[in-house]
Amino acid sequence: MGLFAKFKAGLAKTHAKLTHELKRIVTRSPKLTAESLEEIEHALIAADLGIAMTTQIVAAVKLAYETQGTAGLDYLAIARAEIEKSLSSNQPDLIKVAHGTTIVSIVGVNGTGKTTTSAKLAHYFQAQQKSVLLAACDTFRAAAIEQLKLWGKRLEVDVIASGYGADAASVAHDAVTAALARKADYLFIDTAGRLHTKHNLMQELQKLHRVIGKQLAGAPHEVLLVLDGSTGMNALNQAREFHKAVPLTGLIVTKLDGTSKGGIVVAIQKELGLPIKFIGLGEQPDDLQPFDAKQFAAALFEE
Ligand SMILES: Nc1nc2c(ncn2[C@@H]2O[C@H](COP(=O)(O)OP(=O)(O)O)[C@@H](O)[C@H]2O)c(=O)[nH]1
Ligand SMILES: [Mg+2]
Repeated sequence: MGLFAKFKAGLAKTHAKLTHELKRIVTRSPKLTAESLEEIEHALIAADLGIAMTTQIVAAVKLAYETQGTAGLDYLAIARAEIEKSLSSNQPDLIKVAHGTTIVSIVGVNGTGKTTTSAKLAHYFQAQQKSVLLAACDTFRAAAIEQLKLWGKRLEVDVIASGYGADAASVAHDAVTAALARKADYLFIDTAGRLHTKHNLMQELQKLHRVIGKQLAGAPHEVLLVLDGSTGMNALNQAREFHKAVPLTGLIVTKLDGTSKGGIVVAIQKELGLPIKFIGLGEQPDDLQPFDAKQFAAALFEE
């Protein structure tokens, strides 16, 4: 499947809901009335595009109507263009350090898809002929270490791990040592789930970053927050709060395949200005795609 086909399949639920709603509105009242404007607004909000993006699209629809009348009024095309424009400054590429290993820390609350995403990232770069390594730094749950090891086996990627209850920072330290010794291109560190409100857990994460930063200048080079796209505006709030405690370099929004509220990606980018690096569109290794604004906008609104 090509990249666009994947975007489209993964975002099918959001696409179906949005296009269905917008078409229904036009069919019922071909003229743009105050009522239909309100309905458009409602449909966009329901897809979690956020107030700012919704306001922008509604204004563009109004302007098109005032300048071109109903003839030029293609709601889907207008929305698509506005979203594309809005997301065009997004820089999805991961940092790659010039010489040596790029260290990527994967953080977030429980269950958002950190472990799966760490494995998918390893797979993604491995497919590009990069050498990769995984670190099992969720030492809070024995199952989490096993889960990552299983992925490692499946993908043929080595996993640096210690036992349940081990100090996460020292596992990370060992993993960085191993990655440097092997001259790996990327090390992905899977960390334990934590709520941004739990001060001690955030401190533990800060410590992990501090330890590997001392070991290798600039590490972690990327700190990526994994957000569950199906949790809607909650995800936005998580990102805002997490970013205060641990400076993030980017976001990964997962589980977009399971929701009709995929617009959350736009709301997050617009509100936080943090780049969306990848999106998760399913549970398979290939279901992680680098974020592409143009394809994303098309996948939501193309007929
Ligand atoms: N449908 C779907 N499921 C996902 C995606 N990413 C992760 N998951 C699932 O979400 C669940 C939690 O993932 P996990 O990686 O264990 O989350 P963690 O607690 O943050 O490490 C698992 O069942 C994953 O298969 C995604 O993009 N789409
Ligand atoms: Mg996990």
